[in-house]
Formats: sequence, structure tokens, C-alpha cells
Amino acid sequence: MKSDRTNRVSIINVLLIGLLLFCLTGCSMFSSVVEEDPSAEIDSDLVVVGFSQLGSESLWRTANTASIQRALTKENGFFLVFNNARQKQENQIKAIRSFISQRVDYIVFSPVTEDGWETVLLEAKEAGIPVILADRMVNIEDESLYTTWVGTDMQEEGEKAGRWLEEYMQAHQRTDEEDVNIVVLQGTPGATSQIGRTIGFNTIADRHENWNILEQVNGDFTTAKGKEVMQLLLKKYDNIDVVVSQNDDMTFGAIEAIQEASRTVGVNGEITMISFDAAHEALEMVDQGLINVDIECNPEQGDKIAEVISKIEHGEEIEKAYVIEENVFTQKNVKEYLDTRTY
Ligand code: GZL
Repeated sequence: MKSDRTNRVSIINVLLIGLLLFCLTGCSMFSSVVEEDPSAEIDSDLVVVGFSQLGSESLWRTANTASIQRALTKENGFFLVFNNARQKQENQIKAIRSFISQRVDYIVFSPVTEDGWETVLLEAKEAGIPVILADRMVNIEDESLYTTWVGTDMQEEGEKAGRWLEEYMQAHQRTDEEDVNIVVLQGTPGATSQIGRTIGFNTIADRHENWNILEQVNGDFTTAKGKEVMQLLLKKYDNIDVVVSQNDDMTFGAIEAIQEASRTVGVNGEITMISFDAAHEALEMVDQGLINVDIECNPEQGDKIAEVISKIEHGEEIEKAYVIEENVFTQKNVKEYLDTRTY
């Protein structure tokens, strides 16, 4: 909530200049980019938001950051202090502590993994700063430590992938007697997206005795790691029928590895490719038939976050969770979206 801000505005100015100088000295502790010019007087009507983004590991993450930065602008009534934690929880904790010392009005963050947040969230609560979770969730007992969560239903995304594979097998007259050999490229271990998509897909897979999940390996949501682990899986197994890749960036690497191994992938390939996120580059590969299906995970969360903060500012009731709508893309429907999507 905005309190009397005159003194705080000058404190924030001093801290932001210090933070910027601290960054300019090349200190790796902070990779904060102060969204506004810290020397400019912060208009006391602006809502100051500290945003700790977990990293920039994927196209999805880049789009998610852009969505939040587009929404939390000065024109919309916000002053955004942004920190990129480069995939390290300790950097997120440091950034949140810095936001607390800067006495921001709100803290928004996407937790890189679900565990280990109680202490710093208690510090934010004791400082009277509402915390809004974006995208991923935290694993805590006391839900009062965060105000609300804006994201997508990642377990449902995993189940959508499983249900699509069921329909695909039926459409291709694959009976329940024939083995379906599956490998899974998982995202960052302990991330909500990795947990949810794994539980979701496995819930459907458990319905089919002939679905053999040969191995689930960590590709860390990156193209390089996705390619590396796919190369290892292709060496280990010569009978892979399906790859479930928990984000498009790993899918790009996996497809490279499959093709370099002189194997074929996609709608006319030996290997069926299931991906998540639905980034534009991936949807083009759906259209080309290299990816059989892409389960969308919508990164456009900035407007909802701005809306929720405005509701709080006006003393309105808010929900504990806001689930963003999303779609499933195959060659059948992708063309109608390719030219209109924002990411
Ligand atoms: C999903 C998000 C995941 C994306 C990945 O909500 O947490 O993190 O699926 C990103 O692309 O790295």
C-alpha cells in the first residue's frame, strides 16, 4: 500500500543510485537494471514494484519479462526495479532483500524452484510489502506469506500432452498391446513447471500399461542442455517412439540431435515430438510438421499482475490465484494463430 512517500522517494533515489553504481562496478551480485533513470525524481504517485525474474533461459522467459515490463510502466502508474537472477535462488533472495530495504510498494517474483523461500517471504511480510508470485509457485506452509499468484496450470498442461498422445495413438491405430517407448526432457528440477508437467503427463501415462517411460532427464529448459541429453538418450535407446520435451528451447536442441543422428521426427517421422510453451519459433516448426503438438504456456502475465496491483491499491478484494488461459497447437489449427500471436 502506498504510504506517505516523500521521505521514502528520496531514500529510494539514494538506494537506486547506489544499486546502479554497485552494478556498474561489475558486481555479479546484482544484475539489476533500474527500469527508470534513478536520478529522476520518482513521481510520488507511482507504485514502486521490485521484480525478481528468475533468469533468461528460454524464449518463454524473455516473453514473460517483456510482458511484465510492458505492463508496469510509468505511463501505467508504476516504477519498476528489475533484477535478473540468472537462474540462482540466492540472487533472487538478495534481490528481494534489496527491494525490502528500498521499501518498494510490491514485490513480484518468479521463484526458480519451489523450496527455500519461507525466511525471505517472512521478512517481506514483516516489512508490510505484499508479494505477488508470477509463473511459478513456492512450496510453503503459511500461504499468508504471499498475496496472490498469477500463472498457468502446469499439471493440466502435462495432462493435455498425455491426452493428445492417447488420441494420436488411437488415430494411428496403435493398439494398447504395442509398446510406446517414451523419453522425457524435464525442465529445471524442482521448478513448478517441471513438477506440474511431469505429474500431469505421468497421470495419463499410468493409464496405459504399454506406455514405457524409458527415462526422464533434466534438460534445464535450455537448447544446449536439451540437445546434450537427447544425444545421450539416442545413444542409449534405439527404440524411442515419443519425446516429451517440457519446453520449446529443449525441443529445438532435441530435434537437432535427432536429425544429426540421421533419425526423423514429427508428423512424418519415426519419433513423435511433444513440446510445451508454444513460442512463435516452435509454432513455425509445428506448421512444418517437425513438432507434432505444442502445449501452450502463456507468458503474457504482465497485464494481470498490473490489474491485481491496481485492485489492491484501491482496496478491492483479490483472488489467491489467477490462471491465465492457454491453447494446444497442432498442424490442424496453428496457421490461424501464427500471424496474430504476440510471442
Ligand atoms: C512455465 C515456465 C517455464 C517455461 C520455460 O511456466 O516456468 O520456464 O515452460 C521457462 O520455457 O524456462
